[in-house]
Amino acid sequence: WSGVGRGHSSTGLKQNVKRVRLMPTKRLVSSTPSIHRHQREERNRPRSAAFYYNQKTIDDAAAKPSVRLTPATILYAGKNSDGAHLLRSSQYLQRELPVRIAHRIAGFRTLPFVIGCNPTILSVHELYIQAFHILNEFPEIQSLEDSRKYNGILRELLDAHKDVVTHLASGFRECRRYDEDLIGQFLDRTLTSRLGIRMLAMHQLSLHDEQPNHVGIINISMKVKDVLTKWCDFVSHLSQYKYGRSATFKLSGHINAAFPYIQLPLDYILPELLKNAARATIEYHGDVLPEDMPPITITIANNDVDFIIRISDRGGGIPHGNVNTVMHYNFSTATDEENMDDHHGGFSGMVEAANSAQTAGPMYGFGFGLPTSRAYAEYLGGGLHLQSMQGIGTDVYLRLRHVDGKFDSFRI
Ligand code: ADP
Ligand code: K
Ligand code: MG
Repeated sequence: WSGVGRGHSSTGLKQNVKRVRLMPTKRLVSSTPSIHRHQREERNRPRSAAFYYNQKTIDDAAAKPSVRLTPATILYAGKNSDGAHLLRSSQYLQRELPVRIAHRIAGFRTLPFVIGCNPTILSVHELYIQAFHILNEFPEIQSLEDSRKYNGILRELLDAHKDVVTHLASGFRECRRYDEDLIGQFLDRTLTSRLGIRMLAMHQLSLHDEQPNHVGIINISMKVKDVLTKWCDFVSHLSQYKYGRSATFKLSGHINAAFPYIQLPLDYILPELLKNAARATIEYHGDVLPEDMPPITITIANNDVDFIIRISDRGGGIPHGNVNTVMHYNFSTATDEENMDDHHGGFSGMVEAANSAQTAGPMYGFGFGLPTSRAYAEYLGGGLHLQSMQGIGTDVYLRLRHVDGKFDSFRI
C-alpha cells in the first residue's frame, strides 16, 4: 500500500485506487449557506480514491508557482479612494489561492497511502479539495461588488477550516509509528502554508473593514507588551481552570517596544509557549504556596533587524532524554487519559468562549505547541530555540524579523 501511495502519478496507482472506496467517517464540511449547496450534493457520497488523486484542474493549478509578497509590499501598497486597491487585492487572491491550495492537495497525495487513508486526515484532504473548487469556480472579479461577494466566500472558508490544526493533530496521533521526518516535513509545510493563506485572507477582509492604526492585518504600532499581557491573562485563567492555581508572569526588557507587525501568528505562538512554561512551573512546584512559586520571567529585546522574546521558567527543565523529541509533532508528556479529558470534556468549549477569534487549544496534550511554533517562527524569518537547565528550568527564545522593509524580510 505505501508503495502505491508514494507513486501517485504512476498509472499503477490509477488502476489500483479505482478499486478502493474511501469513506471518511467524519465529514468536516461546514454548514454555512453558500457552500451548503456543495455540501448537500456531496454529502454521504462514497468517494472513489480517484476523487482524491485524479483531478485535472487541481493538477494544472499545482503546476503553477506561488507568488509570495513581503509584508512591506502590503504595508506600502497604498490606498485608492475609489477602492481600486481592494479590487487589486481580491484579484491577486483569486489567482493565488487556488494555486496554494493545489500545492497542499499535492502534499496530501504524496503521504504514504496508509496515512492518507486515515479518516480524519482524509477529511482534511477533502476540505482542501472542496475549498479549491469553490475558489477556482468563483467568477472573475471585475468590480467592488464581486470583491465583496468573494469576501463572503473567504469568510466562510476561514470558518470551515478553523479546526484543521486540531484535526491534523488527532489524525497524525493515530499514525505516530510512521516516518517521523516525513510527517514533520508534511506538517511544517501544511501548517505554514495555512498560516500564509489565512494571513492573506484576513488581510483582504480587514482592508474592506479597516481598524484604526492598521493597514489590513498589519498593526502599524503593535505593542509587544499588550499582546503578551493578553496571553499571560489567558494562560492564568486556563491554569486556574486546569490546576486550581496559576503561575505569575513578570515582564522586563524593552517593555515599551512598539512597531509595525502582524499579530495573528503571535496569537498562536505565545499562548503555546506560555502554556508550556505555566504547566512546567505548576507541576514542578506542586507543593509550594502559589505566592512562593517562582514567576515566569519574560524579556523583550528589540533592535533594527528583529525582536526577541525570551520566556524563562523555573519548571525544572526538559529532561535530557526529551530535549530532542519535544520538537516532534505529537510528542507530549501528557498521558493518554489526560488527552481524553481535555479533548472531549467541556473544557475546549470554555477555551473557545474565552477566545472566539481562534481556539488556543487545551493546556497541553497534542504535542503540537513547540513544533508548530517553530515552523511558524521560521516561516516568519525567525526561529525558536530552547535551552534546558535540567534541575532548574527552561529558557525559550522566540526570534522574529521586523516587517517594516528596512531589512530583508520573509514573504507571506
Ligand atoms: P504539549 O504541550 O501538547 O505536550 P508541546 O509541543 O507544547 O506539546 O511540548 C512538548 C513537550 O515538551 C511537553 O509535553 C513537555 O514535556 C515538554 N516541554 C515543553 N515546554 C516545556 C517547559 N517550558 N518546561 C519543561 N518541559 C517542557
Ligand atoms: K511536541
Ligand atoms: Mg504545549
